[in-house]
Amino acid sequence: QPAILCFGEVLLRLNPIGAEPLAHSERLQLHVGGAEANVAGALATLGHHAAMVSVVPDQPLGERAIRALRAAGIDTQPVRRRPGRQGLYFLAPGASLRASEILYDREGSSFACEDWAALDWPGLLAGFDWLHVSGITPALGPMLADATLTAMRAARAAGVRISYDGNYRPQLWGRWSDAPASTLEVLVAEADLFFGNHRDFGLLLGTQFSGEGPERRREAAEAGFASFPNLRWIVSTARQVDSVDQHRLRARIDTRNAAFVTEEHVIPGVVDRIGTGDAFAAGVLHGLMRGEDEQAAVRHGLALACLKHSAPGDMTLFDRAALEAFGEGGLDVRR
Ligand code: KDG
Repeated sequence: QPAILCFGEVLLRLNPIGAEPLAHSERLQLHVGGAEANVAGALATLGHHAAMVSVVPDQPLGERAIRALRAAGIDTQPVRRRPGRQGLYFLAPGASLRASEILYDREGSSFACEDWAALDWPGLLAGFDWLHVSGITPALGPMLADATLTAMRAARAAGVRISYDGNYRPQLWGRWSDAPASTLEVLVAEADLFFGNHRDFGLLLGTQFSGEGPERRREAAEAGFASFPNLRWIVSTARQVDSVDQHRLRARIDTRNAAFVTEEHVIPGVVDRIGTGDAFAAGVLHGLMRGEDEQAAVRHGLALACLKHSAPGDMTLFDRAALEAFGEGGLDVRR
């Protein structure tokens, strides 16, 4: 049974209940997220051994974060507790014609202040088949960019497959670097599996891919394979937003000599779209970890991403039965 190690910061999210603007809200709801933790939680819920390398503060907010990881079935043995503060983010959910907005409050968190250079990555990676990282961790500063690269190189040296999700976050990069591409290129060069959208491709390849049209995506994928010789898979979703609560989603997977595009799913009544990309990544990894072919893997990714829209919070906690039942039998109450 393949096992996966995920590296990243666990964040607490606070959001107004309903459509209240953040500036006027009197009550905030708490969820636990963090892109890599979301992937670990989704995979653990699907029955995989998923562990998290992270640091949380040694105080009640860190305890809250770790409890959520455990509740999702994540192996928290490599999570360390240190003095300091918990990384937070505030989400103002979109409503009607108002777009949703994220405000980070994570500078100086115990995760960001950790001495990552002292970590024994080869020891941590022993027994794991996959490492999952994302472009959020290197966006937190030069030390964390180094830590991500060290983790990826250790994985490559140990024959551990590497999954990398672009997760471009301009707000975070803006604090320390005006040239993220040079940092990101070195990281993507280590990856086997790359999740990216048109912004990630544009950033890495210096080209403007519209995000629409499968032909342009194949061009982007071929350019990606040419620039990054370790890449075996490039995977992406394409989203159409009809209205704040109706979206459409399609996905594709490219290998060096083939491509597969899924059918489009209409997602009515969107409850919460945060974490969709992580759900998608987890579904694809679920398929690949089970030894399924690319078509099956990307279909699991799309199904899990669609399911994510139906539930509040960052983590996607749907088990194999829910994944298998997706799209079958309409939307009548099951009795
Ligand atoms: O993909 C969802 C993440 O964006 C969310 O859980 C918060 O990790 C997060 C981030 O840094 O944006």
